[in-house]
Amino acid sequence: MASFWFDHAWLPDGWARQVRVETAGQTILSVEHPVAPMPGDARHAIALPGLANLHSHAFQHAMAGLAERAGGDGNDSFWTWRHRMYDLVGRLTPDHLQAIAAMAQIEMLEAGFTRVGEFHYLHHQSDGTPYDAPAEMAAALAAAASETGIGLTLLPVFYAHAGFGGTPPEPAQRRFITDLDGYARLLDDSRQAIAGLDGAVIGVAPHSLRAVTLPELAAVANMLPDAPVHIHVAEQTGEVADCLAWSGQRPIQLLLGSLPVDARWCLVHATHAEPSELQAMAHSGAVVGLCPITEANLGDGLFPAAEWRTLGGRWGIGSDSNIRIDASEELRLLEYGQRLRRQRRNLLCADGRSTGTTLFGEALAGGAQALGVAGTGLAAGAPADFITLGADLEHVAGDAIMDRWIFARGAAAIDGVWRAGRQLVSGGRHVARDRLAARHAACLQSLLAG
Ligand code: NGQ
Ligand code: ZN
Repeated sequence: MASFWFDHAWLPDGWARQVRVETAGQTILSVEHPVAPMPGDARHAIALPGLANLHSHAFQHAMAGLAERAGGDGNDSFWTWRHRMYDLVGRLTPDHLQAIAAMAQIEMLEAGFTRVGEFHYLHHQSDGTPYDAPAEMAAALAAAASETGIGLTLLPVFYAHAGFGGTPPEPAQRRFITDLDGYARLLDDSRQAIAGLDGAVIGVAPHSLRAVTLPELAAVANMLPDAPVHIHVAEQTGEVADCLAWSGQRPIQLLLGSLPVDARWCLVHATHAEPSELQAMAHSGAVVGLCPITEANLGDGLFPAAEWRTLGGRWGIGSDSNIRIDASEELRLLEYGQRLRRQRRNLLCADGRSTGTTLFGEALAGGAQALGVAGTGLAAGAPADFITLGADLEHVAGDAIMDRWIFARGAAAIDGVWRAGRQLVSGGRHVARDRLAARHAACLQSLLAG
């Protein structure tokens, strides 16, 4: 048992003062307010629930900042970035992956994310041969999560083709490729790999409509009938054009027309969505997985988030390429994209709430849904996943705390982070940072040398 007392806390029904929280093991036992602190309570100014990072490719953290130079013809794009990313793919060992993922997860925890959805497709050895244990690389991700304490929703990816219509994969994609039987084995083995991790969840992830055929998509979605299903969709205009040329339909339209997409699904990016597609997606109950920093970095485009919210659409945030890991920055950039596009202010803002509080509350709910977590927020029965804020935020109250954190102070205001009842970040630093940062430095040294 542990007990906490917060001067301000954000509860499922809004802000409260003088909040006492008791935890038992990994779970919140009780939340009371307003009450006086009791002897032995750990006291903090401000508490918020931890957020889910619903979309990450941990390994890409190792190439952060290494693709910010235009190639010879100056016509850089997502697709030229992908060549650079594939160069890294060819060189990673399971030990590299563990070291990189642990560092990325430390940054996630320090930035307010208490769970990550790892969209994991780097399955095989460099020459494409499966490891003796098919989920060797997934086991490296699980080992990192065990070292850092982050909650893991593992999303093993099914990847089979280079483009629409089942075209054969490229050589650079050989580490990703399985057939459906191989994927079923990988999924089984991945389940074993996370079996010892507290609160771990497994889902399925057909990579994209480019990389899977429609029959394969249906088969993969049915392999774990109640688990999350994640897919990349409509991120790039080139992908929309290819889909139209092949099928006569746009990607979101094709997906929603082909399968019973429902609240299990997370549609990652969904950047290029027409009004009718937005309506159909909102109706499905699926979560849209927005990754504003990566989408800006890769030149994807701007998702019509303001329109999406007015349709009641659900959404969450992901750090995707992990070029920067910062929950408050993802939320800020999401709102700023809409301001720049619409030339107005406070666009992602619910009636009676501030923009920061709206962003946080919706990303919290959408992230939990997408990562298969029931019960979230500071409430009895929910996982004991929360963060405390410092800096000068205690001088304001209510929604202004959230707005000042998201729009002004950012990750530097995060003081403590608890996941499943364990304190993992103290004074803004992960408790194992020094050790795992040293291993990470050695890994980058060998990986990036030359
Ligand atoms: C990924 N990333 O799976 O890492 C992709 C690139 C692809 C983003 N889409 C690979 N942001 O889409 O083929
Ligand atoms: Zn992705």
